[in-house]
Amino acid sequence: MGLKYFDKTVAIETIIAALRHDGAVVINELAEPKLVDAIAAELQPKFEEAALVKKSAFDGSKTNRYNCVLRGAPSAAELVEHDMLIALANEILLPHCATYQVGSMTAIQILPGESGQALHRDDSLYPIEIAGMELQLGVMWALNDFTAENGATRVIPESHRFLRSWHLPDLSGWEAGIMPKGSALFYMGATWHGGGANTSNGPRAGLINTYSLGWLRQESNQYFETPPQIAENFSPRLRALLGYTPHGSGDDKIGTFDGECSAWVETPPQEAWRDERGQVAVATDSEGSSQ
Ligand SMILES: O=C(O)CCC(=O)C(=O)O
Repeated sequence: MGLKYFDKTVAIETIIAALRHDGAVVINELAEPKLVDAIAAELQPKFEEAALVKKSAFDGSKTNRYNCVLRGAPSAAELVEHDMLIALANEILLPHCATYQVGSMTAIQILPGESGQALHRDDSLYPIEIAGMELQLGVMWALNDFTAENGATRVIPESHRFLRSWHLPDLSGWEAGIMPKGSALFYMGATWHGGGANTSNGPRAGLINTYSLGWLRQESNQYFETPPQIAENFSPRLRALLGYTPHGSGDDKIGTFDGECSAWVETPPQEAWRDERGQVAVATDSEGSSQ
């Protein structure tokens, strides 16, 4: 029992086994410090603007949030489509959908004096629960060191195993995900978690992204948050993650809508695109030959 911390060189099978068992796992220093610093610098003015916005009790009165992450912090693109995220999402989500997608992106700065956020599960926005099927995978990237004092994200290991309509886990059983800058806390959509109280003298900054099964509605509309004229600057894989792709049509035309309501700009099929038997989709012509 307990949250496990791994080095990024550890075998992916080990990380997946821990994630499945505990519902959460930390990979220490997964992102390069230079990249993390660039993202934090791009986000700082957005946090300052967010400080002026009225906040809900759930969001916290001393917490700044910014959602249009790729508009304000284009450097974050590398984290949104990080290879480790793809490897884990392929395992957790892809068995249950043809494609998965970004559900939400939120940069969160917890300021000194903030109290602990209500513990919750991210997937409760969907009124369904199917044992053995995770609807979402989340990742919290530490943009500075996450400590016990500055509000490190709290998680309840193994809490993803509780069907929410049946019973609650012991909410006092949380652990703080204490991790150095650049580390990533991956957690299931069903895992109970929440921001910690900040009793330190400095802010805690993180980027929390969720990924959901492609047949679910995105929690926040990514076509609005990252419109086509911005998305076109990103890689085909990232555009597809943002939702600029059909779901499960067997069509290999993925990428950016051309804006003329006539065609999709073609990009090559991705490993993540599989047919209903789990096989990578291959386009065929009318005679059934591979193209
Ligand atoms: O800030 C954190 O550590 C977690 C935030 C969170 O889970 C949320 O706002 O939904």
